[in-house]
Amino acid sequence: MTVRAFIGLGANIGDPVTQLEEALELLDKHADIDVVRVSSFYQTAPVGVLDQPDFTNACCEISTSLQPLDLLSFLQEVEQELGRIREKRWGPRTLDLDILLFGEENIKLESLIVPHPRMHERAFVIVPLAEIAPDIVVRDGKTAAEWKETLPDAGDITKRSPQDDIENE
Ligand code: GSY
Repeated sequence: MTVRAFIGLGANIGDPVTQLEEALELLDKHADIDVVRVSSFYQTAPVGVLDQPDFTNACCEISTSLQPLDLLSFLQEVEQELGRIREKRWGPRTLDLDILLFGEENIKLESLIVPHPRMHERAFVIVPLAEIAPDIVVRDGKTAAEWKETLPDAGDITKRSPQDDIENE
């Protein structure tokens, strides 16, 4: 049996676009994961610690036969493999992979809470999610598209183009 799940991806040091692309490749190579859909990559202002570089964020839909904790372990392996550097809890990182939704499951473990508890407040999560799955229910019966309407900063999030990196060199 497979489950439809959504993963949030983010990075703001190193080469964020390449790190996200490589993470998507590693996910899709796993025998028990199919990457079904990937959002655009977005340039987003940091939330939490403000004094750090902008992030590149995206979201993907997967179909997986893994159990949630096995998926979490695999995401942590991918973060390690692609050289995660995270000096502070809310600080810069080379790659962050979060399970946002796992079917309709509500999971409350010390190591994993799904749906991701703050996703509905974060434009950097909801905007890419609403792009690929506007009708998915996130929380309180409201869809990703409906949560997007509640976020005042949703309009500040811009799609990145590969050209951005060349122009910023
Ligand atoms: O929760 C993921 C890490 N993170 C991010 C992020 O991915 N994007 C933006 N824009 N701000 C963030 N603050 C943290 S912590």
